[in-house]
Amino acid sequence: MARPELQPTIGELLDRQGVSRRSFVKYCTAMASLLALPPHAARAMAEQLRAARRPSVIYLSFQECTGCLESLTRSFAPTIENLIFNVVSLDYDDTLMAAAGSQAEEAREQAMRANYGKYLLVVDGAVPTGDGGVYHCAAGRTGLDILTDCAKGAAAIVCVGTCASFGGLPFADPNPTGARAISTLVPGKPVVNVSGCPPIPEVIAGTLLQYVTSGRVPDLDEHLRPTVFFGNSIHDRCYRRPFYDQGKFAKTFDDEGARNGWCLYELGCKGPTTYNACATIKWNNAVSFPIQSGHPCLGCAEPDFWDRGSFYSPIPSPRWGKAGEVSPAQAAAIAAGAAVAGAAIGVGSVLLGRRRIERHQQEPKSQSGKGNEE
Ligand code: FSX
Repeated sequence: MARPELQPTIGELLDRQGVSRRSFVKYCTAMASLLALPPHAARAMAEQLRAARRPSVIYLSFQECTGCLESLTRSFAPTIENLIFNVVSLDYDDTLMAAAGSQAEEAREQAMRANYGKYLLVVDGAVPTGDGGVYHCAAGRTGLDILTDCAKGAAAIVCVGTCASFGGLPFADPNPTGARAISTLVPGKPVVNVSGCPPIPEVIAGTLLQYVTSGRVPDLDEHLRPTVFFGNSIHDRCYRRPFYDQGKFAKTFDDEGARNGWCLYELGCKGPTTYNACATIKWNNAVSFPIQSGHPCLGCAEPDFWDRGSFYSPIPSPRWGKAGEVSPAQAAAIAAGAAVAGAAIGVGSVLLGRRRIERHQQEPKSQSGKGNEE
């Protein structure tokens, strides 16, 4: 495998494949809008990307349901083909790659050696640490051993999904395997969490693309998530929000309120305490998202969403109080405060976020697992 500096630039690769500059700028325009950049940023992004070399990506999977990878393979902008063939060099992914067994492991080791200090490690799933890590083994090694080995030479780690970001389903009470979030197991490494169970495919792809374009970890919130995608709550951007502000709620799934498309807060919607881009980017090529399909948000992008009581009980958080108690002006002030705080957090948020996740993982479940207070 050639050293990274000997690899062709993305622009050279595109030229070889006959991709015109015009269609590449068009592609970057779609990307810029996904990343909430102004329209004129598309041309600059195209130039930056053309000059960049595809980073080597090592993709590891631990305790998970493969929903995250299923999600990524359904990305429409960029498509998975575009991402893999044009933007990154996916050198190891034991689910997608043709090679298996020792051939696959050799490919990973070779890519890690050739790109030491520069490759991007993408991880989905939590890592079991109980009983010596025996609950996840591959090629005769524990998941923890593989993660530690691969993390050493990584420039940064992108955690795809709530399991990798916060422990997710494997971490749910009673967490029989001692599952842990990735950020708590890789001290000193920059970590970006792309949470969601599964995450939105365009958010996974957009985060990778942003890293390739800028060569650095994006601005993160207090849970180490890119603020460009996780800066607003579902509630802030929900098209049913005017009904919440008017106090109009569906009380059952087949009452008049449900038929009129009223707010799902009283049916347990976790939109007010969930930060993600479902209400704007949506799913399946922007066709819909759970709330638009008539189902409350489960809050799957937040820590501990499995352990916060029934998905169908209204949020008991004092911050949001009883439905209708928060006025639009109060809600706007809270949202503005969160945005200012998010912008001010900067680099410090990485350290704080990591400590916060670590603390949370060590707390007894009886303290950390219940309620929706944030
Ligand atoms: Fe977890 Fe992902 Fe949910 Fe599944 O890899 S975030 S259980 S969608 O598959 O890790």
